[in-house]
Amino acid sequence: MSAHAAAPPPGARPDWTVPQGWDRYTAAEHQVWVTLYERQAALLPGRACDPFLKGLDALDLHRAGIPDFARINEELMRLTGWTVVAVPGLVPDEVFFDHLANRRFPAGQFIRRPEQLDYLQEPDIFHDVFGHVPMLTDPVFADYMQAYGRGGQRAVGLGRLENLARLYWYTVEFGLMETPKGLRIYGAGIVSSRSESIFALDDPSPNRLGFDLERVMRTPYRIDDFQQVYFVIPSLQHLLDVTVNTDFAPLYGRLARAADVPIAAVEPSDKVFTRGTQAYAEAGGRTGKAA
Ligand code: HBI
Ligand code: FE
Repeated sequence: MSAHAAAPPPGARPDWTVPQGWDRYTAAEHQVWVTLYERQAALLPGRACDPFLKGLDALDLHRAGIPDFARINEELMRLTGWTVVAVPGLVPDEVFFDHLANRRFPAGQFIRRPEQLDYLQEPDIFHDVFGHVPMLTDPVFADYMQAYGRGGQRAVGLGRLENLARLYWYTVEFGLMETPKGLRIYGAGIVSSRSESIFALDDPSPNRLGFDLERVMRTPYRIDDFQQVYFVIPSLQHLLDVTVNTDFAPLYGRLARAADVPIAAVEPSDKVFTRGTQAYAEAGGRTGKAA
């Protein structure tokens, strides 16, 4: 991502938002949403965490088709003061952080094509709205996302964005949490993917390690395939408290001098839930090419 905000694309406002244009979605696009929604809704009870499932219901996302942001924003604003805004796709980091810092979640306006059901690189409306938005109905997670946005604005200034992006990746996108009934998913990248909703909890391949802020910020991540490590938080409150109570200046100082942790490594200080085999990654993962 460029460090200086590029100009927004034609038709977008200076903050990169665009009208959702809900009444312009075609029946085929609504059908893609329904297909994806029904697959995940059948799979996630017992896998997704309670705040996610509650948020899905609260926002009534099981309507038959792509949700109208104007409709879900009434309830979302009432619950936690967040609104979903439409953007054409990925936006520059500091634009992204500014939205989060102001409790606006930028969601892709487009939906994937039927032949892309199982995987796409750029976040579409299903990844963003089905994956991310239900968690924003939880007051603690809503505070965490705003704190992340504020932290992102600082990290850009301090040149520590890569470390902070890892925190987002291993929590907001691919986070697991401990519950009395076992590990549950809260990360949007997992919960919006049928295959990773299964892999992240059941597969013996990845490591599953206790969340530690500095450890996460030193750990690279995969953007092209399932994660080789998932980090487990004891609660959303813990994630918020750690983020809000950490003085990031000395932490960034240590990170500037610390080497990355190899992605598949298990460190002596790690709390180990699963010591993974890494068999999936070593067998070449999704594309059959070795990691
Ligand atoms: N833009 N629309 C959008 N969605 C994202 O998730 C996103 C982004 N821009 C930057 C970004 N994510 C990441 O680089 C930050 O998490 C660091
Ligand atoms: Fe995402």
